[in-house]
Amino acid sequence: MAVPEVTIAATETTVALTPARSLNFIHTSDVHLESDTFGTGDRGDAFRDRVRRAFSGVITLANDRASDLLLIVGDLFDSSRVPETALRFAMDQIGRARMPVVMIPGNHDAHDERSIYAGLAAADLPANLHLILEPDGRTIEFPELAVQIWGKALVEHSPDYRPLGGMAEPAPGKWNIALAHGLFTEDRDNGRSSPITPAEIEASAYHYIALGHVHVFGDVSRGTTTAAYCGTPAPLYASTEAGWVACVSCVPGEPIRIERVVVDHLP
Ligand SMILES: [Mn+2]
Repeated sequence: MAVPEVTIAATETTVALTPARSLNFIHTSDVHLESDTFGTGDRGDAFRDRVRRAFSGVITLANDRASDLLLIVGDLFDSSRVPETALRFAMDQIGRARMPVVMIPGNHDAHDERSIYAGLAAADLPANLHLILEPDGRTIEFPELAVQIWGKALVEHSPDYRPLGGMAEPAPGKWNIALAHGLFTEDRDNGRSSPITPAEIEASAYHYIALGHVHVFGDVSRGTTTAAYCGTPAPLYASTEAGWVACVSCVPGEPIRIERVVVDHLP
């Protein structure tokens, strides 16, 4: 029996607010490349190599999954004192990703007077890297993906700095995604640096807020906004065995799904 064709009259609002296509992206943060906490000598080098392999593993995972986007939410580097070879390594890895990569600085690689990123010429950056260095924030559009992404550069990790302050309005018909590096806290006045509050998350009305700074996975969704810490992909920071990324799947009309995926860091 033929199924009768039914036309559902959607309201104008529904049509305007729902993106027309699905979106898959990987959310990572806090790789902390080139940490000196592992010490000097062979042992320190071996640990730093594991972290490098984990970052390389993130790129491979994004390519294997044919992700639409890769988000790097701060602290890619452990400090602003990064040797040229390490900077080259990171940029080469990002360049290996077959999708746009959107990145913000965090408190360890802050965009201050010692900023690693200030010294980079456009020619030094892979063509697929969208590095947000504006302290007041910037919106990036990917029309082919029906995505609008907002983020801002951390300059000073202090109680006055608001990672979600001055967010752009969510755009109708787009997946609205934000990147923010800071500490989720119920109380904005407790003196902690770079606070991100539940009220800010809820008021954003964004689809997804990709958080960085906390090294373990944590879901802090509020209202209609999904918000999560992905945790570090590097073994050693969060656990001795492994690190993870968040693989996020956005399908029109469905709740946003977050899958926590182990990152390969083995040689
Ligand atoms: Mn941090």
